[in-house]
Amino acid sequence: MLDRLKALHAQALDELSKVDSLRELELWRVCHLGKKSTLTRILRSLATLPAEERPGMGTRANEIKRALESSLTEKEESLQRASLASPLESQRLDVTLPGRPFATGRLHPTTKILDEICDVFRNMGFQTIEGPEVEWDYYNFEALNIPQHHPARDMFATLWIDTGIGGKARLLRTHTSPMQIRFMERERPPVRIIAPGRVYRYEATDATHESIYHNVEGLAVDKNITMADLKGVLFQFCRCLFGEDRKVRFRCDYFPFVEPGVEVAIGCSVCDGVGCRLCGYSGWIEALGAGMVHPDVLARVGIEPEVYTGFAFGVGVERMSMLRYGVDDIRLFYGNDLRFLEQF
Ligand code: YSA
Repeated sequence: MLDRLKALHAQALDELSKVDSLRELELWRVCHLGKKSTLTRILRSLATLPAEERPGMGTRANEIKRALESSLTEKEESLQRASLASPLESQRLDVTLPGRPFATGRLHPTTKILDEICDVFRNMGFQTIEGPEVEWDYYNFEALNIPQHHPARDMFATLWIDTGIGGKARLLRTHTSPMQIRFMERERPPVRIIAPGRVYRYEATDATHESIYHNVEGLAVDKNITMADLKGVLFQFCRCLFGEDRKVRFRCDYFPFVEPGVEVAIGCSVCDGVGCRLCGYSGWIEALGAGMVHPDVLARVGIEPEVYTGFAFGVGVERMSMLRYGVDDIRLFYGNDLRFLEQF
């Protein structure tokens, strides 16, 4: 029996030396120390041995059991250490390496110029408001003196959403001028607001025309407002954006919702006013439309034109950006070319 125990111990240790994973170790444990192992069976059969053999055999069998259990623990610890060490070894970190630079986001040039434009007007006392891009025919046209079949509708190539009668059709707003009406419907003078936002035109694109672009509408209504106020505000606006030296030109223009109407152009920044492809060899780029609010527009929203007068304007935001940064094609703004966008 003692020889059997000795052989059992030696075999168990030999097999243990070949174990190289925790899974194999568990199999080894079941085989040599489990309930059905030979050693357990020997320990259970001690009671059947003659009384004089029992203490010697019992002591030896328990010694072997304890020795195997401690070998098991040692092996388990060494396997666990090895399983931790190998990924640490293969994924070794060099903490002295310089970090990888983050690709930081930035504001789109249109957002930047929009913020700047709004700041300039805010400093002149204008409050900023916003309104819907899907608009009623009434606000986009009718309330602005452009009834159905009026030829001025051709000035605003429109993307219609549905048809309707008497101002009930819906469209994508072609300018931010509807915000004049929406604001004056609910507020009494004095009024001094700007309304920045996206506008839509059913138009072929070229270097100065996009089908989706931005306007900043402006409106001031009070007693004694004159064309001189309009010119003063717009000159100041252009000076803030382009500096003292840039040329600004006012010319008569026609918009049904103003009388008189003007077009404001800025000296082309690409050719410095000499003439180039961008400015159509005129030296000027049209930047905004403006005028004195038509008395009928005021009357329609319940503001007495005999008492109050006002001026309004609509700035082409991307055109401002082009003039400011010397961009020679408006389509670059929404072409999503990072080489362009990263310059801002
Ligand atoms: C006029 C008088 C007012 O009392 C108030 C506002 C206005 C402006 C009017 N609502 C309007 O939209 N006029 S506009 O068609 O001439 O456009 C205004 C500005 O937007 C233009 O001066 C130009 O700078 C820009 N713009 C026009 N069409 C564009 C464009 N920018 C990019 N793409 C287009 N397709």
